[in-house]
Amino acid sequence: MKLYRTQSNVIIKHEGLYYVRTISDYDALINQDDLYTNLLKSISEMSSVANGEMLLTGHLLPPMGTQEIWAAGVTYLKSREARMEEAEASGGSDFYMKVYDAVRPELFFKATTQRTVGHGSKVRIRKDSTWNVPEPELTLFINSAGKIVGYTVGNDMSSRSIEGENPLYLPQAKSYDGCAAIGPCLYVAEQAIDADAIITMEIKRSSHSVYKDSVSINRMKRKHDELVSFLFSECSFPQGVFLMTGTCLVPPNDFTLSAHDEIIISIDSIGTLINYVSE
Ligand code: DO4
Ligand code: MG
Repeated sequence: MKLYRTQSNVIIKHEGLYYVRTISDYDALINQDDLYTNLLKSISEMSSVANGEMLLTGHLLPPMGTQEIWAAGVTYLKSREARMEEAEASGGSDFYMKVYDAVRPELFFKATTQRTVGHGSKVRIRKDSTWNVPEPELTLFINSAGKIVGYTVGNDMSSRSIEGENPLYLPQAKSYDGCAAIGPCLYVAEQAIDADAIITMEIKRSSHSVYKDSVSINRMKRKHDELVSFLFSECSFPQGVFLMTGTCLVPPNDFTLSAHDEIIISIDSIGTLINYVSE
């Protein structure tokens, strides 16, 4: 089942049918222990709408309310290698090697709702950064009780020049206006997402593909529950929280994003998130 957010409604897609709900409190809607069962019950009392897919054309809001977005880092070998390379000159490489093997994962605060965009909208690169990449990441939605109840596609926009200059600059490399995109929907299922789900990212420039690669989420070193348990160990999230789980797709080192690039990220079962780089 998939929940899409528009300005005034939540559109629920289930088994090819679309249901429209006017929502006054989206936080409360998604922050439920039995989210899947309750949504199923609510749509069983509703009539589906004809041509529901027409409601999903154009921009969509990120499938979040007031929740924070957090992110995990260096959860895949590829991310560790890329970061060790970019931090070599600053002497920061060892930190990435150590955190990959450590018991405690790297977790950082990524974005508020205000800094996050949804499907079809523009993400930003920092004006003081010379090397910028999108990071395609499976993103968990965890309710206030610490249970994973949904999934979405995330883009952890990152400045490699700022992080590479000094790992202590990570918050500036990662958090700024337009630094995060999630969407197109919140995928809610009875079961956890398939452990072999594939993430694909393509970047197009003037309609031509300049990067495309795929990977399975089964390459991640850490378990989802392990990340959640560290995140919740000393933080409470009264409305739940989104957690990006790290990237395994890193464009070659001579690649940097440009204004107007189109970033297309797909994850099996969830869907495709498309964003454009703003001027
Ligand atoms: O260590 C810095 C950030 C790592 C990250 O964002 C990732 O691995 O996805
Ligand atoms: Mg990342």
